Amino acid sequence: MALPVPEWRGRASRRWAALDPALRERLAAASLHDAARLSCDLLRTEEEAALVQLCRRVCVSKEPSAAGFYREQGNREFGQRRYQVAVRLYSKAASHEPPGSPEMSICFANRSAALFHLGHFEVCLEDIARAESHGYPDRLLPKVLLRKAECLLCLGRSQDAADALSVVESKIAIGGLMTSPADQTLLKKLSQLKVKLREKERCPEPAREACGDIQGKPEIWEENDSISGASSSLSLNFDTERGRHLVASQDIMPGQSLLKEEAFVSVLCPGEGLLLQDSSETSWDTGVTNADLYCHRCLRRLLASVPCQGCSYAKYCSQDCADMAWEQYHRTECSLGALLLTLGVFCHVALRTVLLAGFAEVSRLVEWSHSGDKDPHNPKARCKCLSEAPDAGAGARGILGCNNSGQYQSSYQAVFHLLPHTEQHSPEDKFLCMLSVVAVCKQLQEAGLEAALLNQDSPEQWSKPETSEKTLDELSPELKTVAEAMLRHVLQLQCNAQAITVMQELGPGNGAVVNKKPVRLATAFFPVLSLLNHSCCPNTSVSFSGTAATVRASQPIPRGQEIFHCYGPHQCRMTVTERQQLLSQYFFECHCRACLDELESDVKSVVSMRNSFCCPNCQAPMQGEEDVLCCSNEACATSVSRESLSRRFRDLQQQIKKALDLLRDGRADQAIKMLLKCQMDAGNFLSPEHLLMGEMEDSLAQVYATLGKWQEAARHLKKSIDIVEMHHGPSSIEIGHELFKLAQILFNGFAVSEALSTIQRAEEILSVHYGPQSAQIQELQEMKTCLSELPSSILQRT
Ligand SMILES: *[C@@H]1O[C@H](CO)[C@@H](O)[C@H](O)[C@H]1NC(C)=O
Ligand SMILES: *[C@@H]1O[C@H](CO)[C@@H](O)[C@H](O)[C@H]1NC(C)=O
Ligand SMILES: *[C@@H]1O[C@H](CO)[C@@H](O)[C@H](O)[C@H]1NC(C)=O
Ligand SMILES: *[C@@H]1O[C@H](CO)[C@@H](O)[C@H](O)[C@H]1NC(C)=O
Ligand SMILES: CC(=O)N[C@H]1CO[C@H](CO)[C@@H](O)[C@@H]1O
Ligand SMILES: [Zn+2]
Ligand SMILES: [Zn+2]
Ligand SMILES: [Zn+2]
Ligand SMILES: [Zn+2]
Repeated sequence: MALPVPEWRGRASRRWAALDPALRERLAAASLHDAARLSCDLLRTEEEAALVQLCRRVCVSKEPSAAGFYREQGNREFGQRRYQVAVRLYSKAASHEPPGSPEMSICFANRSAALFHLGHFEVCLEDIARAESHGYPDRLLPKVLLRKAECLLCLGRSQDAADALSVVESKIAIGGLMTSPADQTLLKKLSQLKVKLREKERCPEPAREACGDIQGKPEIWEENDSISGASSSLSLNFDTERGRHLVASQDIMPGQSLLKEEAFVSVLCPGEGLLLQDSSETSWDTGVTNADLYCHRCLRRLLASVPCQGCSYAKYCSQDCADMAWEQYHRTECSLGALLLTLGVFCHVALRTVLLAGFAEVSRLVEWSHSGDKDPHNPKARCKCLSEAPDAGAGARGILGCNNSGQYQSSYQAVFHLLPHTEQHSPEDKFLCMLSVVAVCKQLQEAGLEAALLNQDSPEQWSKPETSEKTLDELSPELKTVAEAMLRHVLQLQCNAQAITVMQELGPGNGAVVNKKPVRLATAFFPVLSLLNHSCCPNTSVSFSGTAATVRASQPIPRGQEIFHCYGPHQCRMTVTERQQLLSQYFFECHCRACLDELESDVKSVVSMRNSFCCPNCQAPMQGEEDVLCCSNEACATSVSRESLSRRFRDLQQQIKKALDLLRDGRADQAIKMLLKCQMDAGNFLSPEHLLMGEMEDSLAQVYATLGKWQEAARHLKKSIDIVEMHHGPSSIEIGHELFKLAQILFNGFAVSEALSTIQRAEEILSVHYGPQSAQIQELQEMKTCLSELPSSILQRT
């Protein structure tokens, strides 16, 4: 996903192998400036044609026939009362309607019906307004206006509802005789609503207050004067061994916010669901990707999306977001959609970074970077050679990426100064990046988008007098500058890409218990967050809301200690060997405490012990690094091929998935049977502490919760919690989420005192990770308030 599709990688790799060795050497040693220029000639028509073919597999254009198909599917799901699915399908339909098409208004009107059934009255009203503004046919209007009136009634806006009803009446009066069965239904509905309205007007309901009056503790937050987005308890240091890093300038408490940063740039990852179609089949994919679920710009969860006017891929939470994205970058990106999806998210982030910065700023910094190449003693280039400079102690002013008054902030300048590690990438990987970047720039030129790109900042400066003289193939000097900057950014992303992740709700939950799993939503640059070095046992925890990141201390951090965060490989989840391998992409060897300890002690890591196979005969752990595993119990001497155990493991995972599918289809009893059988089977070859053992307990808990058997559900969930705790630690975010689920189950089962203590524990853990004012904490506090207000008659039952 981050990288281009495999076919393009293969092509670049073959092209690389076929290059003249002398040229390969030159490319390997080239500066970014030379690399960008050399590779312009290396992208031949052949490769371009191959890319065009690959792009055909991604459908991002508007296809009117797809619109009809999705709307029909939507109507079908609506008929089955699967309103959530229907909303998504109507949204897909709308994204394929060309702007101005009369069917667009039908999509919005249809979607408003599904939203009404889901109880999203405000959003329903928005969709009705959209339908009206897109020329909804007059003869169909009364039905939609009745829905509007009903929404308004539900929202307690009686006067507006009355107005809407009188509009309906006047429309009907103009329409004349209403005799068809559909008309009769309409009239009946109208009179029902009028009765309802009169009742409401006679005795208005008191405004319902939410369960309890929730007020989280206000957070202490004081921003550092010199580092935007960083807390005043941090300071930015530099030394040659560690590079730039952040240090606690006073003692820090767990839960305290350390950084709050808005991404400089972020690009939504399409996710696993994006199907690449190999043939020219016309069956449309009804699967859901991240692009259907999250706003293309602000990453907010989508309910009723607003489609891009140009493509079917970008969908927005609001017209405002759509307009802003268009203005800032999407007018340039829109027609390149298929290419950007083919070349991967890193390429896309690189392009968007340049678009957001504006050409003037990009060109200024690119030129500045050249001044250093030529004369390392040039004072302007002093920062660039800082790692060799002895005066690193001169304070923040000399630190890379800071402005002249020594301030570090999230800016293009800061992004530009993140390390690209140009020399450390393999020449072949670099070549792939070069070809991809050049392909994007050529496409920009061919699509006539250059002017839009260059004019973004200062039109008079960059409108070139003559563009026709250059040959069609050659990039303009400005686009070569853009290519160079993009190449730098793609290389930087290797080490500095920050994944934006969220906890996504799984499946169409039944409302009682919310099951969530973490998903990667987007890839972003956070220049301030990038100042943190990695540790496999970090003292901080990062959470995201939209495109904003918050880093909190998860442990007390004494004054003077460096602040670390985990780039991904956490000591609880991987062995030191696995971690070091994963971290090699960042070009550094981790020397964190966990890595040093594990490397020294030389014993088999607890992680691999926990997730190991056990002997099918005696249940002792199986050992061995080779293809054949042996029982660690010498008396037993059983040996089994690793492959056969792996196969059993995969089968087991399949079975569990099937069980959850059964649950989704409402066949809970069969799901339980299947899961119990899986457990039996797993007990024969997995260690009792294996994460999959926990997953099965968790799934069982889910099934019992669906059946309302809260005690059973709680019993299984507690077993899952024990295993999760072993793997992730007692104050980990994973435990926080498990306890949250347990709290919901105990709450539903009226197990009051246990629910309260579980809420307490969940609150302690989650407020450290998400902050005391987060939605998670508010929900927990609402549960607490509701429990304390329960009538004693219910309490006595438990
Ligand atoms: C969608 O709109 C069409 C045309 O107005 C209508 O026939 C159909 O009943 C609508 N479906 C829903 C679910 O509102
Ligand atoms: C902010 O950062 C600077 C420079 O890194 C540091 O000297 C200072 O102590 C920090 N605190 C405040 C309150 O600005
Ligand atoms: C911090 O990162 C730098 C460069 O990324 C690396 O060389 C250094 O070893 C890291 N420091 C620690 C303490 O891990
Ligand atoms: C550095 O950045 C800060 C924060 O945006 C700004 O107030 C200050 O004027 C800048 N200084 C210079 C010399 O650009
Ligand atoms: C509790 C904990 O994990 N503390 C660690 C915080 O980070 C420093 C530096 O990595 C470690 O030395 C602490 O053990
Ligand atoms: Zn948005
Ligand atoms: Zn678009
Ligand atoms: Zn480590
Ligand atoms: Zn054995």
